[in-house]
Amino acid sequence: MQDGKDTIYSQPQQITEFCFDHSVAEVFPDMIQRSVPGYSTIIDTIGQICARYAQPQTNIYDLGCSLGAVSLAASKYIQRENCQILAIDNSQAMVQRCKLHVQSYKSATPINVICDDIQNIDLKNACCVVMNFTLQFIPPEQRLDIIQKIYSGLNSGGVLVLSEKLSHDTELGNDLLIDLHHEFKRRNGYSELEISQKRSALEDVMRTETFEQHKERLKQVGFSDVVRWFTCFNFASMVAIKGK
Ligand code: GEK
Repeated sequence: MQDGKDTIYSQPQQITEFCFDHSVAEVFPDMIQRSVPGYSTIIDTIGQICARYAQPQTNIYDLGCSLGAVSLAASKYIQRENCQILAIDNSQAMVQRCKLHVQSYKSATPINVICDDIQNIDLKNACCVVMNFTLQFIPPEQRLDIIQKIYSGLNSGGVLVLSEKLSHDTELGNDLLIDLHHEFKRRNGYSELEISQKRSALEDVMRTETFEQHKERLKQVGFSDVVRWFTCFNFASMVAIKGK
């Protein structure tokens, strides 16, 4: 690692399952910026979405907050009184660094950083819940329960912002999106070795689904509308609205 640059997979190595440990937390801003197309736009827009749906005296949840980028964007834009942002992640390494990031900004909406598994969180009085590239790390068979819990914890008129890496429902289309994404990573300085070793490390940890699968699950638990507001290659972000 040099100056926060992600070089984790730059040397040939025995590949083990990807995890959010200290070495990842240390280079995370560089890693996510060079790996997720449109990351800065997504973060800034989620901040604006949170501001739009924020209600006085309610909670905003940032589930799988990593270093707190979503929480910081939300706190920058929210204008409502007495809102609170709860930033939650189960990686001790991420939470330690997230607390330092958050402390160095002053904002009217306080950010409370908590180290816990999303599955243990009791969501309540929420106007916005954000899962920005987090659900993809939860085993698919556990996703319905989490989405159900989020729906129950949201006030009417509240939203879940869900960003995910997707798979496409045809092999040809899927291959095209994967190739375009790999080219994006190459252009951001990742080598073939880094791309392929990272892909192997993520294989069993990050299980992607199609947009239709996400939409169906969101509708199944009761969300009245699912709006896909961002797409680039196999990355997308959607807003699921709980009807009034
Ligand atoms: C961002 N949202 O910068 N409970 C809590 N946290 C979890 C769990 C879980 N069960 N599983 C994974 N995580 C961030 C980016 S990164 C996405 C999110 C990526 C956490 C994990 O520790 C990591 O910090 C985060 O979810 C996923 O907007 O690296 O592609």
